[in-house]
Amino acid sequence: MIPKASSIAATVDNIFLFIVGISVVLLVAITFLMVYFVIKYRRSKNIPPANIEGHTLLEVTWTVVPTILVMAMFYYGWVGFKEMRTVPKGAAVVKVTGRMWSWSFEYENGRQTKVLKLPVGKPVKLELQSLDVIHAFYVAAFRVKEDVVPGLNNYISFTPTIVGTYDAQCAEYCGLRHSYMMAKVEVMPEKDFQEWYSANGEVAKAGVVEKGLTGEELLDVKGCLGCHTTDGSPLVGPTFKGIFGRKEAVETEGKERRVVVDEDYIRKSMLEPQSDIVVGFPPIMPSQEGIVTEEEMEQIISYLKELK
Ligand SMILES: [Cu+2]
Repeated sequence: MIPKASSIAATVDNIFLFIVGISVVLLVAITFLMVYFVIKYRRSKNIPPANIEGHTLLEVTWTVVPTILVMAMFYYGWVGFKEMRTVPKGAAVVKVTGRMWSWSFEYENGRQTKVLKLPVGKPVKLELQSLDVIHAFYVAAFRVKEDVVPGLNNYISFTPTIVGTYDAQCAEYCGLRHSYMMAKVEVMPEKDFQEWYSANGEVAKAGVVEKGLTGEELLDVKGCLGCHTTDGSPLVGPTFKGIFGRKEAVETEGKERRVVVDEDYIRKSMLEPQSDIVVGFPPIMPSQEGIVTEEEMEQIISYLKELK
């Protein structure tokens, strides 16, 4: 059984059971009546057909009862949804970025991680954004699932209630490696979280954002490794192993040409990935402009130089 690890988990579970309960009752009742009538009025009994004129009470009943049931489902669903969309004052804001095919998280002090870290017992607002196609951020333990749509500022709010590590998953089919689009969520005691958060916060404030992250970690946090490997095997995009100085056949404005990978080429491939497409790979990489800073780009490039 997945724990109810958030303030809205019980509400969601109750609504779910309520709707399933009604559905089961209706399914059983309708199926029973169908089978009963099939047997009762079977052909071999030769029951003469009657001309049925209507029955006001019956008609009102089967209109009013389902209407009440459906409105009750709507009401409870709406109450639960409203809870997730009401952001309490002082909620911590974490920016959740989805892309094909990974998640990354950015905190108010600029810290970025691959694991979503949250303090227990404190309300949080997750701001959801997509860099490419429609994804959905789903954490079963929190009973939270919300679409992550490019160009839309979607969000969801709740309070984690149990310390532990949980799974987050993309819940909207988004292409080839959708099923690998997972992340861990770590709910920490308030003290541990503050220690982690402020230690890195000072680094961020000093203007040396992400000095704690190596080029290799940046590739992970920025989602590059969702499509590119560092071990030589091709994935959705070409491997990073031995990329520097490699001769690559690329398609530029519909014409095939050969390039030698150098610093300028890598830079251009990050900022304008559609300008040169390596032959044999799909043209699906989003631009990293505004996502990878100049400092980070330099760090990534110096890492790639060494990746023989
Ligand atoms: Cu996805």
